[in-house]
Amino acid sequence: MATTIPAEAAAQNEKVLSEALAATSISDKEEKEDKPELEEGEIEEEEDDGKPKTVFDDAARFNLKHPLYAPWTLYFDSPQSKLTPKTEQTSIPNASAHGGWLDNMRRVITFDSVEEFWGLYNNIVPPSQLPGKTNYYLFKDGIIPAWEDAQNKNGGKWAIQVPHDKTKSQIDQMWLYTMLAAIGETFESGLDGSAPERSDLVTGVIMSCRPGFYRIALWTRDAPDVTLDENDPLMKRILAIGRYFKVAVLGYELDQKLVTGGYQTELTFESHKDSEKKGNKNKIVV
Ligand code: MGP
Repeated sequence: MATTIPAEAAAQNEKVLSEALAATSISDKEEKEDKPELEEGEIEEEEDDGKPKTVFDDAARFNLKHPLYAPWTLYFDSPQSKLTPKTEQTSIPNASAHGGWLDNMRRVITFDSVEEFWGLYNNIVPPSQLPGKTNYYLFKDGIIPAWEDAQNKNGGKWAIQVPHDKTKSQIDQMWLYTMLAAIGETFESGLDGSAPERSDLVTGVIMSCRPGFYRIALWTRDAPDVTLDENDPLMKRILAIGRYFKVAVLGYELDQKLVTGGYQTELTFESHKDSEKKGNKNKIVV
């Protein structure tokens, strides 16, 4: 049964409603006049109640970040990147001292928290969508992605090449896990599932996109004499890093033979000094 509101009550309701609307529009107007205009892309700041907010509480206005052990810097290069202007933020200090190697390289950003890492990761192009001849370099802040850097010059690299055709769908995950292990400094953790050990031996990781393949590399600050066995403490650490990289990060079996033809390589370590020599045979394979 329909309910009819008496005429007097309806008039009263209408009066209350229009007064309420008028009051709201005045207070809105006053508020707008008090607040500075937001620029495009700017986020309106809420009053800080002083309580810690994680990204799970408020994805835009969190004030509690999870710090990394150290800040990390992402660099990028491609044949086109030399066309982009160098600014104080994008250029690399003392780049000209590296014989042209850093000419195309641009600093993208430095971050020092888990939240900033994800903010960066979610806003950059994944390797599977990059054209050939491009590279991402993620290095501990203060270490330049060059052999000549004081923290790299006695070091070496673990590197693997994987062909495009087989791994297009997996390569982004391989690179993500490589970055996570680098910034989490977990590369010297064992494979037995025990708590991760912090490792400071890794200086940076590199993703190289080439026309037929991808190469993922991990640079270490020291390199062992390849003729030594696992009784040598540094050799033991380098092998532990290689095994963790192969199994826990890249997802292969420890004893898996990776070369099946084409562009695929085994996961191989060589010192930077040896890799400058053509046809170097001084390599360690896991
Ligand atoms: P690369 O990029 O490691 O090999 O080195 P890649 O990817 O097989 O070659 P690309 O042509 O596909 O990029 C290629 C060349 O870059 C080397 O032979 C060196 O001449 C130079 N180069 C590489 N690195 C890592 C350095 C470095 O750290 N310092 C200097 N000065 N030159 C480098």
